[in-house]
Amino acid sequence: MSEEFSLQEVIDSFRLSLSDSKEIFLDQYVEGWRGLVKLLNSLGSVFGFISKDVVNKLSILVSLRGGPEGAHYLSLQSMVQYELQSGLVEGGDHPASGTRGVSGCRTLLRLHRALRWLQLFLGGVSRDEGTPPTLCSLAYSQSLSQHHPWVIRSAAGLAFRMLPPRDPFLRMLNAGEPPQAVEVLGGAVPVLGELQFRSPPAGGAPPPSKHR
Ligand code: 1PW
Repeated sequence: MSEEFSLQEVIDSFRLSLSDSKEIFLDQYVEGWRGLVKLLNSLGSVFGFISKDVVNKLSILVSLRGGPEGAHYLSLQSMVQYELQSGLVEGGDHPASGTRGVSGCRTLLRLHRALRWLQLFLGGVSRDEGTPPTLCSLAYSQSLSQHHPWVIRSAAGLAFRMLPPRDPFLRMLNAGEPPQAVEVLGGAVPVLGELQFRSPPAGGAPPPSKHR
């Protein structure tokens, strides 16, 4: 993978994370997110606090996957099953993982919510429904903002205002000239949607809780 952001690479990683048996493989999911971190980093220091939070969450997942119980973290579904059975979902101590008190479920839930925001935002951009700053704020208010305290919402609002106009933003996606980039975006939005609808195995996901 190159150091430069590539929308196509992100889509490819997320697509590879979707297994035929309707699971989400965590290695490829993390790889997709690593690509998005490159986009966040290219958006300037005002997006630094967002990038930092994502990087932290990815390193939690990587450390769980590389830890002694790593086999359970092959997919979102196997992770949910394992953490539910082991009483780790609500932040139990994780054996030798270095992620004491922070579960994979809790971490992934936050990343997944952020993907919903990204899906709404990129959908709006691909349909040319407004400028990136406006669309990003709108998407945020329709999704992730409900889970964030005032201080984060304010900082996010400031950052979104710094997003470039449509054409420069489309060029940042590194997917060709704006018309081509729009086409690639059109392919990205359904993949982000598909990730949302992959549900955990019977036994259920942890109940949605606002600030845990
Ligand atoms: C323009 C491209 C955007 C793509 C990636 C979007 C990533 C969105 C992440 C938002 C993070 C905002 C700042 C951090 C907030 C955390 O407090 C919050 N994290 C998330 C992902 O919602 C909650 O995490 P916490 O504090 O409960 O561990």
